[in-house]
Amino acid sequence: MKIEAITLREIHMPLVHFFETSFGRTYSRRILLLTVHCDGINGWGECVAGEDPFYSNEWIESAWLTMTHYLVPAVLGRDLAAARDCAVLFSKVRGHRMAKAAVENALWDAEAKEKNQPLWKLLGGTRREIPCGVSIGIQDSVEQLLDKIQIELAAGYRRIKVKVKPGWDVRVLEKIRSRWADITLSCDANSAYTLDQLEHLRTFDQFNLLMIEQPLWDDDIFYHARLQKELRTAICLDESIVSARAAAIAVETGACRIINIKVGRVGGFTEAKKIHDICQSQNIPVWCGGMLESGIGRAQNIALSTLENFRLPGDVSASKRYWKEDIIEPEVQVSPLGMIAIGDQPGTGYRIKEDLIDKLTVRKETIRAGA
Ligand code: OSB
Ligand code: MG
Repeated sequence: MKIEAITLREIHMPLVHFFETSFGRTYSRRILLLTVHCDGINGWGECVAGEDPFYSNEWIESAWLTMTHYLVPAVLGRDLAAARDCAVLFSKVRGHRMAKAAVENALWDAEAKEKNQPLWKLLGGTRREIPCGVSIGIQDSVEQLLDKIQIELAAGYRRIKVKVKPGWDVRVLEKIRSRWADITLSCDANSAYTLDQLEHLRTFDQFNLLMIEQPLWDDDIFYHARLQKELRTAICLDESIVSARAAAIAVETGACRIINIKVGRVGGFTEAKKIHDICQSQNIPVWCGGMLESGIGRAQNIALSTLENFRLPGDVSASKRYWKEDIIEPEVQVSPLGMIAIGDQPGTGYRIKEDLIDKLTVRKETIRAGA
């Protein structure tokens, strides 16, 4: 793959419903898309960095600058045999994994198209359908949350995850469990607690949760290991698992029993596959997290979720839960049994609506080799 040019774009997409986590509320997404132009083929990637550096230290502006100053120059003009070969070209740049992932994943898309192969096969996937869950944010009232859960259960989703924080946790989980005693339920704290709240966190054990996601600090593994020993409920790590090494440490120290893999958080498909393999060898189930992606990132999450050890429903849900109109065709659809079917088309199997993307674009920059 000869990389002739790379285009960066920022698009704006309003969410159909706001999304609130312990770190804040989002009404509209600013999404950074990247296109690699190689040998007449366009590969697309989405950077999952948020509008603010609140989920992680990356945000859309840092990603844009890191790409234009470092990552794009590192690959432009090069002839790569495979997408995985770009990781070493980025190794000098510390961190900035979401920015790196967008470039690497665009190259995976280009590679799949060039080889006329489905991306999921190129990644080593085997599943022909994937189970889906939903992540439901903090609402204005518990009643509003219960209504939303009702809608998602009726739509067929196989796991409900709710966001929690101090003041929106035990009371909310009690209400959910008294209405639905048996549904597969989990919660995600996005680092809203500290170990001083151990006794409070212990009370979550009564709700028979599938997992509690990232209860403690975003950069911590050690204290999660201490907490996991005290809880019956499985801890799932999200924010702290930034690399295969972090995953190995978490598994070895018993900091979690489940891992959420987000391809952006870990720097791209190559690292995501490594984490998948480590977890599989240690019998730790993984599932695919979401970052309120547009169809481009969503289609790539679907491809990743076909790997064998993605044994739990992911936060990979239908386009219409997020957008009035998605930028891919067909839109991502979930069956009444809560599954997404995997096709045999080359690439992601979803067509990109470039006309719509042009309309949503507020900033665009193309960088050419040798320019
Ligand atoms: O912690 O999983 C998270 C969204 C933004 C940032 C962090 C997280 C989330 C979600 C949404 O839970 C998952 C989705 O539906 O895309
Ligand atoms: Mg999470």
